[in-house]
Amino acid sequence: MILIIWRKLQRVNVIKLGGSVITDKANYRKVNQALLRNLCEVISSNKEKKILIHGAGSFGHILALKFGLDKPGPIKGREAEIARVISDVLTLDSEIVDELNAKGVKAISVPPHVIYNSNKPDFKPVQSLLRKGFVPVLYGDIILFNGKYRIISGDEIALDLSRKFRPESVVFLTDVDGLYDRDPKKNKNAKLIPSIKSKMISVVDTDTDATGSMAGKMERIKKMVAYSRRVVVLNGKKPERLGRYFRGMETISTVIT
Ligand code: ATP
Ligand code: IP8
Repeated sequence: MILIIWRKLQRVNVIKLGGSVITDKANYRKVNQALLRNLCEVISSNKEKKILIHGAGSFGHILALKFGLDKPGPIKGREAEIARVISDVLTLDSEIVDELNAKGVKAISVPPHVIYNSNKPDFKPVQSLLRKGFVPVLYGDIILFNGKYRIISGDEIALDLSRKFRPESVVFLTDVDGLYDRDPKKNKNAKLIPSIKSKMISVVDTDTDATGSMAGKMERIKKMVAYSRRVVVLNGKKPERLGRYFRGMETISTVIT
């Protein structure tokens, strides 16, 4: 009885698997299979209530940029291109959900283009799956509303979910160790920031993909801290760090409060 009440009260955690981790962002529709398997294994070791999100990686950004879908606009005349990208990200999602289930995570996909159908997302399917003990999985997608299309990033979905579910924590897995003072891929001397207050983050444009890359993420995180106790950026290419984080151990990361 006590266990049942505790489970009901238990707050949810949100984890976003970055597209730069699970796919090779430079190669169209290329999944980093071994890494995905390891990450799913680590995720399965954590029994807390959770919602997963993943980025689109090379299943979304390459064609979205090629077709010019990064700018929102009228659906009319763009149907084939929109459907192509939605189909590609759904393919990535199936691969991820399949791998999660193979490792024992009771993951069920919730396609964002279905729940973002009006001014406000309808998160009832997410809530209902959580209540039944499943792990909902959402992802960066293209949403269609009022005759217009718009790309929605996993980071934006993380913010909307935070507003709705007030998660205990939101974890972003990306392909670098955390947030740096400069892009670590372009500056050898970039320094990792282990912890930072959200109001100290200044968002500099780092536009290299269809949804604003790290700048887009930081813009969302700055708002997210109002709804979640802890926001963490971790290197998803080192799955053992996520394992340490789950076990409450110290690990290399950026904690944003
Ligand atoms: P996706 O949006 O496809 O899910 P993602 O969430 O894994 O991808 P990106 O949007 O690709 O992550 O952002 C991560 C990249 O941001 C890193 O590879 C890094 O090169 C770049 N970057 C730019 N500025 C910074 C910074 N100040 N600190 C850390 N990374 C940065
Ligand atoms: O990878 C982008 O989502 P993200 C979605 O989470 C598309 O930024 C379709 C490019």
